[in-house]
Amino acid sequence: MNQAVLILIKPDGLKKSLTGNILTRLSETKLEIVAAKMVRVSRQLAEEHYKHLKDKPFFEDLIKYIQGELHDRRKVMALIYWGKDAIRKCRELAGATNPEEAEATTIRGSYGRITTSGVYENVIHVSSNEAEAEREIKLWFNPDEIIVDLYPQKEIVEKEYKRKAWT
Ligand code: DAT
Ligand code: MG
Repeated sequence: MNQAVLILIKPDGLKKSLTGNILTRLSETKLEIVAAKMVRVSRQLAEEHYKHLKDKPFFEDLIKYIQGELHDRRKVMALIYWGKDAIRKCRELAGATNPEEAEATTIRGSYGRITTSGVYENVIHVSSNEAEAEREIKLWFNPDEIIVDLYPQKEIVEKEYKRKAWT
């Protein structure tokens, strides 16, 4: 069954120059990339993305981490992979949430670490199931940034919509 999955290359992955390595590893899945962009993560986006962890003691560190405050890299790379069993394939390659428990050959096992203050710097995010993937993709992307029609959409006309244009 074809699925979409949100992948984030987190600020530690970018700072460690791992983008190429991670994309090469993910290409083993033979899935299709249907969207990709660099994102400066607002506090609001970070909190919404991780809202299921709001009550955890590490929530505040997690928000700082995904916003890039721990790595002086205020950006993440967001991608959508699409194809057969996309979630399982990408999560297998990513490895366990705790990078010390992740198998050595996985992306998190190869490149992740736990800091002395207990932050799991695990390099990438991968949606955990179809419902989460849909919620996350709708949070991170607009329909016109994705080259296939993943979910039902509508056309709206926005009046007095302010946007930047080239001078
Ligand atoms: P995953 O990213 O594997 O889907 P998750 O959704 O449960 O895992 O958690 C989101 C992130 O929160 C995870 O990538 C790292 C962090 N995290 C989870 N459990 C943690 C813990 N016990 N201590 C520190 N950070 C944790
Ligand atoms: Mg998760």
